[in-house]
Amino acid sequence: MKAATVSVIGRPSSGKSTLVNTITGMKVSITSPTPQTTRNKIRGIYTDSRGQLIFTDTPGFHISDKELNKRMQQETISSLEDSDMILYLLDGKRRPGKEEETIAELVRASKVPVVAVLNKSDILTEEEKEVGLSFLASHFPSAPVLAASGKDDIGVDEILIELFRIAPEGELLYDENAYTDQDLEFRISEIIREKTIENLMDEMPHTIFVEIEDLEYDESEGHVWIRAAINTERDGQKGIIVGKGGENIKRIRKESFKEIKRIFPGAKLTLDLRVKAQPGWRKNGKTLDRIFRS
Ligand SMILES: Nc1nc2c(ncn2[C@@H]2O[C@H](COP(=O)(O)OP(=O)(O)OP(=O)(O)O)[C@@H](O)[C@H]2O)c(=O)[nH]1
Ligand SMILES: [Mg+2]
Repeated sequence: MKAATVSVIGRPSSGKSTLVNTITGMKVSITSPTPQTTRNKIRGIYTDSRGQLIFTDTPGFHISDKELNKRMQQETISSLEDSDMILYLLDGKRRPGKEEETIAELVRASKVPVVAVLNKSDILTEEEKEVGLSFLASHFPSAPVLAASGKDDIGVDEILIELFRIAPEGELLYDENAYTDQDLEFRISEIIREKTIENLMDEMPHTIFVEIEDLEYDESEGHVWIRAAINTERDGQKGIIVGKGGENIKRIRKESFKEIKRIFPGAKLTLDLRVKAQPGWRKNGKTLDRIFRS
């Protein structure tokens, strides 16, 4: 039996979270067309007769000196160092440049075994495939190099074959039915963040964070109460999230409600969503400590 931890590493928007969701068959990690969607390390667990692979979805590595970005980089680097293997994703739609070189170098320097994947194969031209595959082959000469589409589930079985081949022997670390180890509050706050980004993407995807202020689950009555706050960086941004006559916040609430309900099948759900301002939160060490508490 094989058991291993796998860090999923790549630039923002290369499709890491989408791939982890495809592999686990569950919505473990939120996704969006906006780069830098994932902020924290998120575990997705895959088990079959070969054993167990524990994937860590990481924030896309983006070079920046901003405090929030530095925290996100730290999440990625700590995951790299802790894992048995690395699944390196290259976004075939973007020409590898300085940022890609930096990540490839980080991965190589870690000395952790790599499976290198050219992602988004469903939409790549022959030339893009060639550029991407040769980048991976030259930077990771001893690693398996594959092309895949996490979105369309193409080449994903081959990725699993290679990962299980390299994985060390071991016993299952999680129950065979587990697919994530995130706590409820985190999952719910991520769903609300995803719906906010989806609805207000162009305006300010990185300026919000979501906090669960109260969560009560009465299992005997089958009722869940959630009070959550979407926090903006400036007071003036609250209006954008609320929208004319509350239309944006109503839509965000409705879409979040639908998805949160799937976590509590059959239960009655009360979701109270508020919008608040936490001026300058992206530079506030205490707030960042709460967001990156692991
Ligand atoms: N065509 C195509 N699009 C993809 C594929 N995988 C992901 N995408 C799209 O790429 C965008 C980013 O996907 P994510 O999974 O959020 O990317 P990520 O690497 O987790 O991004 P960050 O969390 O920001 O680092 C989304 O719009 C996805 O639908 C793929 O295999 N093919
Ligand atoms: Mg992501």
